[in-house]
Amino acid sequence: MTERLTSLSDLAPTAKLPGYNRNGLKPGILHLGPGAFFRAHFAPFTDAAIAVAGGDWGIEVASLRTADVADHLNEQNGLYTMLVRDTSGTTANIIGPILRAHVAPRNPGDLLARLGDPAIKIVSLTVTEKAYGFDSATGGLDLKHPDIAADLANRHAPRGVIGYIVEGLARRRAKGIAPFTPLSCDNLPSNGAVLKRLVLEFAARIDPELREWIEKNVPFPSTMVDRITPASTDATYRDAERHTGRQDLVAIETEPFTQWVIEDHFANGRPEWEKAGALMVEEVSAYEKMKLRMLNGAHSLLAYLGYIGGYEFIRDVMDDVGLAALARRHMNAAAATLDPVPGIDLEVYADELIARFANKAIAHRTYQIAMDGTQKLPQRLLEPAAEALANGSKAETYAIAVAAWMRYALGVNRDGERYELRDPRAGEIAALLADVPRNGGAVSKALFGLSGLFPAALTGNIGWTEDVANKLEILIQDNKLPLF
Ligand code: CS2
Repeated sequence: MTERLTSLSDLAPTAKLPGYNRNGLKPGILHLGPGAFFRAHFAPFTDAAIAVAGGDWGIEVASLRTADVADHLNEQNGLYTMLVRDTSGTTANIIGPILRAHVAPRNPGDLLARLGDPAIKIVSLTVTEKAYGFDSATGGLDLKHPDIAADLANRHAPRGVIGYIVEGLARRRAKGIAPFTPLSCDNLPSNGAVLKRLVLEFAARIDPELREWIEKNVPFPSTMVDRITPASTDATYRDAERHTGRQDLVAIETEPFTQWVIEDHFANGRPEWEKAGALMVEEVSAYEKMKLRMLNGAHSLLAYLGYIGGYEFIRDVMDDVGLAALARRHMNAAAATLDPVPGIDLEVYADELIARFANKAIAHRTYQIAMDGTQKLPQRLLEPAAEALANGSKAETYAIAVAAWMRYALGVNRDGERYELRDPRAGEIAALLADVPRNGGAVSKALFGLSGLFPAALTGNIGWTEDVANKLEILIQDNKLPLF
């Protein structure tokens, strides 16, 4: 059996090694959520920044849920392989800055101790939209979110992100230690501002003075993150082994493109990420909106239509000329809702997105992107749709996307096979649809009633809701995907 990746010695010459000496690298960052996206984005940016500019910016990671990735990272001394794929081939990079991995549920005290260590200057997050615990109707704290409810009841032994961050900051304040900077890297608009609001609302409920201290002393920079990263498969692990000569159970694969725009407000220092290509700016919202609406909005549209049309991967959907053209039409519609974005030509940006989606070397499952629709739709599709309608557009591609999500939400494909929705509100959706006849009018009416999801500007627009109902009816009746 092939030896496991545990050190940088004697790897195959095709493996590209970190450009610095890992021995003696000290931790400066604690990262929550060491999933594939973090391993393809934050970690390699930090790896490259350390290679160019040095600094004690090693990363400790903590998983708040499952143990596998954390355990495998520890077994591999934090090392893993990042495969970068395009049609010209694959390169294998060994990524070096991870020093240790924690499994929070196994030992919450250990993670709290790390959050209280003055060496930790940044606590970054890639935990996905649903982990934050915000109420999409108010934008504030969702007191019914299981982690929020549990952590408010038991603040010294948290289990969710907000609980950990607040308790970590409370410990630092009590010990007179400078705060860390919480850094959200999830696909939410104004992710730093969202995180700040949740942290402050949570803190206000347990200790108003702590809330004030956080407000005064802790910056919450927003970021725009981008790199298409499919879930790893056996092919990923096999290829990693082929390129490095070592077995790697946490290898990931990703595309060549990578982008990170970060608001440059840090309490306590930061790596020189700009030396690795990140853009440090005063204000990130224009970039975030562009990416969420043009990339992620089109991605969701293609994922739902593609999945119900029987396409396994986004690249296959892009082979369908009609769907590729629809994606481009949607990107244009999304661009029309945006203010100018500094330094970016939106036409060129859209062309690049089309090429990235079509990358034949990336097998990105439509089912993966379809996950968590109720958490993704608002910022990707519903807010821009409402703005488009207000600007006099028919918002037709948005109606197609929403109809496709509704068709997907029925949970059964055209061959009558059931699939799991994988959405935190799947139970509610199933209950709402239980006795509803399977036609466009009835199903859309039921789903428009999902509390807090659709803004009144959409549900109150009769022309648009009828458009959704008609398109949904076509998707329910037709045995092949219609050309919208
Ligand atoms: C995708 C994103 O799964 C999804 O919802 O739209 O993960 C997308 O691949 C990334 O945001 C690209 O940066």
